[in-house]
Amino acid sequence: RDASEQQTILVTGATSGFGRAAVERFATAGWRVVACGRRAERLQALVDAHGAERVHGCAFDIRDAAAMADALEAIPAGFGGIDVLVNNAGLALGTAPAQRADLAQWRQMIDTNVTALVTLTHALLPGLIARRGAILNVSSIAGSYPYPGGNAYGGTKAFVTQFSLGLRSDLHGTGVRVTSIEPGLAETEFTLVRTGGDVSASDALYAGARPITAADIAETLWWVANLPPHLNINRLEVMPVSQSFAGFQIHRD
Ligand code: NDP
Ligand code: 8X3
Repeated sequence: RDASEQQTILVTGATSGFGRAAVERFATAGWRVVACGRRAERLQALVDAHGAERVHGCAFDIRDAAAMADALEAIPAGFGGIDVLVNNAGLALGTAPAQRADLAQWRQMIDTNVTALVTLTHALLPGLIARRGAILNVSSIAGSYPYPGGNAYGGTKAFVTQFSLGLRSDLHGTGVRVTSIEPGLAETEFTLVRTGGDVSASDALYAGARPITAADIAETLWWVANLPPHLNINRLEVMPVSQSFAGFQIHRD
C-alpha cells in the first residue's frame, strides 16, 4: 500500500478512555475511524466533531454477535476495508476475592474482554490479511501480574496477551502485525465502572499518582500503528513512573 493512502481504523470502546482518545488521535491525523461502543450519543459527538466522512459511529453491545455482524455490514463503503483493528472495549467489575465474587460479573468480563474480542477479530481477519493490516489488542499488566481481587479480570487479560502472541504465530508470512498493549494504572472511567460508580474510590486511586492518561495510550497506539511495515511490537508494557512492583504475600499460621 502507498504510505500516503488514507487508512481506516476500527476502535472498540470508543465512547470513553483509551478508545475515545484514540478516535481523536487518528481522526485528527486524517485517518477514517470506525468508532464502536454502546453509548450512541457519545459516538455521535465524535461524528459531529470530525465529520461523517471521517468518523463512522457503530452503536452496539459488543457481546451481541448478531448486532456486531449488522454493524460491520453497515460500515459505509467510503470507509473501505479495515486496515487497523484496535480491540480495546473491556472492563473490570469488582475487586472482591474469588471466594466472594459475583459470577455474573465474571461472566460479563469474559463475554466482553475475551469472547467479543475473538468474535470481532475472527470477522475482520480475512480483510486484515488482504490489506496486510494490523491488530492492536489492549491487554493489561493485570494479565502478567496477579493481585488480590484481580482474579477473572486478570485471567481475561492473560488471554488477550497470549491470544495476541498466538495470532502473531498464525499470521506468519501474511504481513499482518499484532501487538499486545499492556497498560498499568491509567485514569479513565475504568475504576468508576469497576466500583459501580464510586467517584470517591476512583478519585482516591488516582490522587497524587500521576497515572497514565487516555491520551498517553492513544499516542502509544498511534506510534505502534505507524511503525515501518517491517517492524512488529509483540508486547508493550506501559506504567506510570509512580507504579512499580511489590513482593509476594506470606500467610503464617
Ligand atoms: P473506560 O471504562 O473508560 O472505557 C471502556 C470502553 O469499553 C467504553 O468505551 C465502553 O463503551 C466499552 N465497553 C465496555 N463494555 C462494552 C460492551 N458490552 N459493548 C461495547 N462496548 C463496551 O475504560 P478504559 O479506557 O480504561 O478501558 C479500555 C481498555 O483498557 C479495557 O479493555 C481495559 O480493560 C483496558 N485497560 C485499562 C486500564 C486502566 O487502568 N484504565 C489499564 C490496562 C488496561 P460503552 O460503555 O459505551 O459500551
Ligand atoms: C487495569 C490495570 O492494575 O487496575 O487493567 O488491573 S489494573
